[in-house]
Amino acid sequence: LDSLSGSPGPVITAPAKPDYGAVRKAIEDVLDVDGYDDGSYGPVLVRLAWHSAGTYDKASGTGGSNGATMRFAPESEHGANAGLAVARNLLEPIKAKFPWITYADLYTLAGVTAIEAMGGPTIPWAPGRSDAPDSTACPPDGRLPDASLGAAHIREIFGRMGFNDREIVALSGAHTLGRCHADRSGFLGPWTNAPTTFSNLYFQELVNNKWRKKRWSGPVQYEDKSGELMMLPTDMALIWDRKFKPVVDEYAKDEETFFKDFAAAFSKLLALGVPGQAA
Ligand code: CCH
Repeated sequence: LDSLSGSPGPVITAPAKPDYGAVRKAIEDVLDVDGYDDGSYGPVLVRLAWHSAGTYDKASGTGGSNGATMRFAPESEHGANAGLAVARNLLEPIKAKFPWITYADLYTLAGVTAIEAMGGPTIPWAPGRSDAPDSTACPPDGRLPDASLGAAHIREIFGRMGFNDREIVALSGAHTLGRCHADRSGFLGPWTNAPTTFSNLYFQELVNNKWRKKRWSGPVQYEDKSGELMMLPTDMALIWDRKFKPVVDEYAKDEETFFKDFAAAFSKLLALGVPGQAA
């Protein structure tokens, strides 16, 4: 490993049979912490996995989870990644305990482990990512979606990775988890009342709740009558677009199908550009 960076650091020998189950267990052990957000680091770990992979460009084969380039500036400082140091730092002691796992495998495995621990589907995941030695392979800024835009933008961003409409809606269901933080993205609040449980509640809220523009000095976002739940403009695009909407309806009614489609799409996302894991 160290021969890659040319530095004479300690030689890390991978165990004959790396115990990914032990790494998963260590991740599970740091998830729940009273006082952090809604009591779990699960959602921010899912966002880390997604942002590490969502930079993939199918045409050039650049970006993606392989390399774990988000450890380096400028990618670590891209606006879309604001707040993700929280997730990367949380994983440092686990990386220290299991030095044979690459950051790239760890960031993606943490997302998978968090989803499963929060009640979500089993996500097929395989190791095999390596760590880039420096920032040379960082993708350019602007590869991740801009929440203030609409359906055409989402299709362009996810189409670049190789996803179709159905996969886009399935992946968006991850917003059933976690919340927006004013000091990270500028947006504020959770999408559901159960932000640490993986479910189809996000789709139920989109379809069954009433959404209106929030009146405030922040960026355009939508709120329900209680003012406690929120949707981003890109979330609203899923019910305003005539091709996305039927899929939202389907997932709102049928959690099993959502789980199945999400597991396949998230697994594909984390495999993009990984040697030997061509989607
Ligand atoms: Fe997302 N997301 N996301 N998102 N996201 C944010 C938070 C989370 C967009 C924008 C935002 C996906 C798709 C999109 C999570 C998972 C996924 C935030 C708030 C914004 C803004 C960040 C903050 O302030 O902390 C946009 C735009 C799109 C697509 O158009 C996909 C795909 C996934 C995963 C499969 C998760 C989880 C969070 C919550 C993070 C937390 O800290 O609670």
